[in-house]
Amino acid sequence: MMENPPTRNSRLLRWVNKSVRLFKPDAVHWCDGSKAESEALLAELVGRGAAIRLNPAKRPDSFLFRSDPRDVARMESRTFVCSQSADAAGPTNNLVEPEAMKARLERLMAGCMRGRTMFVIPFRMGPAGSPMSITGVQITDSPYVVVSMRIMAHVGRDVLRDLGERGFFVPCVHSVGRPLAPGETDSAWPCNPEETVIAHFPEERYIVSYGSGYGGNALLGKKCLALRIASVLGRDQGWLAEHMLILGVEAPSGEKTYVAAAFPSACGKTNFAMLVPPASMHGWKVTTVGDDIAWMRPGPAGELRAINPESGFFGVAPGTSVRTNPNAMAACSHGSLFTNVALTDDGDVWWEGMTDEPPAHLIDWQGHDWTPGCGRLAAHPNSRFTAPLSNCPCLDASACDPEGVPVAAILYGGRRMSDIPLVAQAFNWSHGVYLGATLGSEQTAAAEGRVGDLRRDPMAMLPFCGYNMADYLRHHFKFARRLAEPPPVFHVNWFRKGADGKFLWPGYGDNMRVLRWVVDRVHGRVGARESAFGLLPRYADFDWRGLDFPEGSWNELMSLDRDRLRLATLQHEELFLKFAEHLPRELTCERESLIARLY
Ligand code: OXD
Ligand code: MN
Repeated sequence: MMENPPTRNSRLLRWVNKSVRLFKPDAVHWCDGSKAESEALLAELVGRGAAIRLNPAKRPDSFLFRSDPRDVARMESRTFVCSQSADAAGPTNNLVEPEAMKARLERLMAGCMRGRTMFVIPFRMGPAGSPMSITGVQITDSPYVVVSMRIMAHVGRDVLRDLGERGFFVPCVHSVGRPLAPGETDSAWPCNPEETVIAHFPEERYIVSYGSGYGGNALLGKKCLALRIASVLGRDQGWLAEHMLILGVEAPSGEKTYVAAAFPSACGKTNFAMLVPPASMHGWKVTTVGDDIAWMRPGPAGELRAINPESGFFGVAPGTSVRTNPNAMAACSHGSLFTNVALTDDGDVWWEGMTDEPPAHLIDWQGHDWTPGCGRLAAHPNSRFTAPLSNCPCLDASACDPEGVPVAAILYGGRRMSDIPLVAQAFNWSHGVYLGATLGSEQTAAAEGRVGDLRRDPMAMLPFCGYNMADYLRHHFKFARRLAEPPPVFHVNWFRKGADGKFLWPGYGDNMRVLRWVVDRVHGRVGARESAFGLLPRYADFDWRGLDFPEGSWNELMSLDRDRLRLATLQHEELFLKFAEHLPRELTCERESLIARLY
């Protein structure tokens, strides 16, 4: 079964052999990441009804998948950080002791790949030749995962070559948890929702995911490796793994400024990362380095440098249109995979918000006939496109630079209907960490949970931090001391509503006006006024060309409700109490000074 494995890395070979003994697959396939390999798998998936080839005239090289309706999002209640101690995992992670989890997994996973092929996917997160890149190897019994990983990470023969005989890699095990009896026909989306477990072993840098085939639960390079395990590596090695997009802002003068921004899931990160500035802001341009994850370290001159470890976009489809994000639409115009969107009669995809008028007839994400007004959504709210970075028309020229890009500003943002102004600059790094640590957002469909609830999501990392969240916040202070000068930090909120319940800020391309103020602040070209919440722009500090935005609306958008802010400090305290003695002292001081500013 293991004839001619394409590696001599003994740790890798031992682990693959052990997996074969335990999972008992019918065959083992070492992936080479080639187009031919992916095409063959896709043809097989289409052949047995597990994927639909989209109309090549409309969407070349693209495929539609429909998941089991019970397997549609990340499952945070089934996601575990299996550290040696409760203190190491911290109060915001689900903890099961490593030995107990391993025993449970061994029971669950005995023979779990029977009747299936076990794929071995060597992959690299990050650009070729980058000192910041990390190698992973994923074992999976899902061909959907293989074809998706090929877009989201770099998969190729060079990964094993570069790994050599002793190189470091993160082993990632994945099974959909549905072994096949002899002669049993497979379902289109095998999964095992009752038994789903996504387990991380931070001390061992090891990941096991069982039972789900969807997104972050199954494409283990993304949230599991590039955030949860990478955050632990970052802590130990002096860098940061963040849930941040990275974009470049080009001024008409040609000056380039990179910005990294953290937003909780489904707050429009992909739209912001690919923003198209209004034509009236002549000559301003935005380029994309990444839309979800940033790995950041100090560069040789003490500057902050970042890479996007991913090779693709796994974007939320609904709401994406040529109006809201033409670059994302172009990115998924070919060579892309779609999951849980609707199928049009002419073999293309559709989702809510793609066009103002829905088509007269569709097949919905569950495979049923759909007509406008039938009362059901055509696409699942967390339906996705998986598209290669290289398809993106606004991809930054340095997106794959092995040295990364220099980051000049950091943004934190949440989805807040009330109380938080459009933009504020933190007084300094310490205040910036406070703003990030107390980030809150109203819930969306990217994970299980009640839509609309406000959840505190420190640094947008609540579901993605692989260790004690308070120690992670402490790490931000330690990290900044290694920089020549920590970058300025900003807080943004595109989602504030007025008394009439309508959004006060147009958002999308007009967020360029906020970015321009941020960039002008970075370069010391524009002023700000001090407030209790932070440094705020004045109306006259914004570039208003092409937008009629009355000063009265601006005042509403930027207003501070001192009573609500006072109340918020109590919620901050509630969060901090959870962190107990791990809470960095700086954050207690920041809270005290915020309270002082509010009275
Ligand atoms: C994502 C998420 O899919 O944050 O990026 O949930
Ligand atoms: Mn994300």
